Amino acid sequence: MGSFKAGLVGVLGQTNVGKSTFLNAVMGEKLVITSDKPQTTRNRIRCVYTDADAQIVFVDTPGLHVPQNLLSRRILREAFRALREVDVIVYMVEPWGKVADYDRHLFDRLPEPLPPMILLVNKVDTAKGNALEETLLAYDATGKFVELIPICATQGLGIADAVHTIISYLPERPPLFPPEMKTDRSEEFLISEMIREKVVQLTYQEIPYSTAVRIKWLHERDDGVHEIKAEIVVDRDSQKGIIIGKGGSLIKKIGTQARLDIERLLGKHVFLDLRVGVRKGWTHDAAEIERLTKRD
Ligand SMILES: Nc1nc2c(ncn2[C@@H]2O[C@H](COP(=O)(O)OP(=O)(O)OP(=O)(O)O)[C@@H](O)[C@H]2O)c(=O)[nH]1
Ligand SMILES: [Mg+2]
Repeated sequence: MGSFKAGLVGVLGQTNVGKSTFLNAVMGEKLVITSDKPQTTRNRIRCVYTDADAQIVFVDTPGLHVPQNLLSRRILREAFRALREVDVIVYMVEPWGKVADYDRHLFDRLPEPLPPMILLVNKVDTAKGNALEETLLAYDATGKFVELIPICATQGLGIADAVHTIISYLPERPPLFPPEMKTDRSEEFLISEMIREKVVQLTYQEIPYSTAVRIKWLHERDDGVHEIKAEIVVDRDSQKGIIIGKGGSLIKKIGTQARLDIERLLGKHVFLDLRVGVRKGWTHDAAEIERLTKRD
């Protein structure tokens, strides 16, 4: 145990660059939700990776962006809070061929002293021409990074290299969490997220940003089946009909897909009952945001 390494690692970067996809790839299972829409992650979520020599406590964070409303300002505050407590920062970008304006602006304002920052250039499968090399050179030239690593989170490329490099920057200390622990979030939270993921993936325009999920009932039956009743909360009456869909078709699809993910997560059969409720204007109401997005 003498040379065991452990530490907290904040995963930051602009929204939609693939932070949560990367964490699922590291963990080898789906713990955090992902989608092709920006602002999918809303909370800081710890994912605990443990091997024989090290433990990395990753903190998934909401993607950085220019805030549009009260909900997105609150989400952003969650991301910056993660900065204060970590041993290493993993900063994720895409092979844009240059330093993104947002990132440059942010780097000029980061509080000093910072923990070591490792750059991950994700989505290398999308890089055209010399874009990857140019991205690496440009971010290196900012002088902010101790390492720069290209990865492809969806194909698992560069993940082992990234993990290995992160560990090399962690302090020697015993594990912070029990090795079997994978996340600091409750089962209830993870289940609500799996449901919200399907809403985000299967809806468009403002709906993904106006939806929250509340678990109303969670019960393991004698036969081992998990009964779950959940409410999908939207911001306006018109959104309710959209989520339900023609003849209930969309909510049925959301339910089926979410159930499969939840069954994989729990390793149990699941009976999932979904309802849709309206809380008018919740995304602009500080108290409601607190209630609907800050579980455990
Ligand atoms: N082509 C490609 N797409 C990727 C890769 N990694 C992630 N994506 C896609 O990028 C999109 C965003 O992924 P997320 O993991 O949700 O991104 P995020 O950074 O966590 O986003 P926020 O939580 O909104 O900040 C999804 O559609 C992913 O499938 C990759 O290596 N290659
Ligand atoms: Mg995310």
